[in-house]
Amino acid sequence: MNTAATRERDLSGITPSGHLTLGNHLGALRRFVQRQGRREGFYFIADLHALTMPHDPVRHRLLTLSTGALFLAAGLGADRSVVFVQSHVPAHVEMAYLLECTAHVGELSRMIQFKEKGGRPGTRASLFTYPCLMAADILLYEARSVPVGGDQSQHVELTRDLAERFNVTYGETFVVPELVPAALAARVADLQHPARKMSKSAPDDAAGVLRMLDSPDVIASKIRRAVTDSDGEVRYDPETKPGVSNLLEIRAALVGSDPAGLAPRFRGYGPLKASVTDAVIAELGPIRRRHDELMADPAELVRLLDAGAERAHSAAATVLTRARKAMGVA
Ligand code: AQP
Repeated sequence: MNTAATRERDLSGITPSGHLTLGNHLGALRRFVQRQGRREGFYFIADLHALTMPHDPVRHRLLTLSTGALFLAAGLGADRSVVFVQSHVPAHVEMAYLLECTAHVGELSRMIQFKEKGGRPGTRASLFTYPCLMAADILLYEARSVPVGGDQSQHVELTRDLAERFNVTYGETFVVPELVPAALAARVADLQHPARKMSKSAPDDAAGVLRMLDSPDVIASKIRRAVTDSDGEVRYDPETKPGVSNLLEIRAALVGSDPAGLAPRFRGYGPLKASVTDAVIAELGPIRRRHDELMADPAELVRLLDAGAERAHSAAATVLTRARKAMGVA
């Protein structure tokens, strides 16, 4: 097995299914940036995964570019890590097809997304097959361990099954990734519905979703209207005070402290909300400005994403060639 197989790589994608949220920043982007330098990192905009559901091509293209600009603006890329758009590296689709020829209909029909959203005559066939694309995303870069939250573990289990089946059938080809539970990351809740995750695919005007590109005024207004409760005491208690606890968690994640310890500093919800607002604006403001500069210079943005795709292509080509040869594809 070549040396890449023993390399520790970080690999992660975000689907451009909406404008990125503060949740995407704290739970994903910012963590990617913090891990840079410690291991080789490949971070991609999973534009093909967003095509499994009905979509608008113009909005899709804009979201893909804007998400790419946000990755770069947050500090990924340059000589620190590889940022690219999934569809710019055709090896992903080609490998996905080889894996479709390895997967069984039975195992794909047990995937949760398909069971929840599929099964109707108008369901896109890609909603059934996309777990093979996800397996391709992972196997192409020979990541040995894939840190995932609970909702993604089924995909990694399938990836392991496909890699093992392929290796047994056609000879040792893939590194079989290990599933490691992701370190607990901040899980940001919706400001209006604190029992729910803050989600990028919520309607664009959802009042409880803080977008990374919201202006300071919009951020302040959304936080001012955030749902709390009527007892007026700032206390960290996610069970009985989910709205207030979510605000404390956001504030704590941004300043690197613990939410329960922060609570006594605030004598009421107004000061807490004002402090969260300041912290969110301070964190997102510079990223938004850099994003806007990149979007105003599309040639430079495309150049940076093309350079990332070139590097990703070089890394992925070795494994793809090995898989093609093993399967007898000349
Ligand atoms: N609210 C959140 N708090 C913390 N982390 C979050 N992530 C998403 N929402 C929160 C992290 O962001 C990355 C996005 O991965 P994805 O594109 O596969 O989408 P997802 O996990 O399904 O997240 P979304 O934003 O809710 O998208 P939609 O609305 O399209 O389903 C992951 O690393 C995730 O943990």
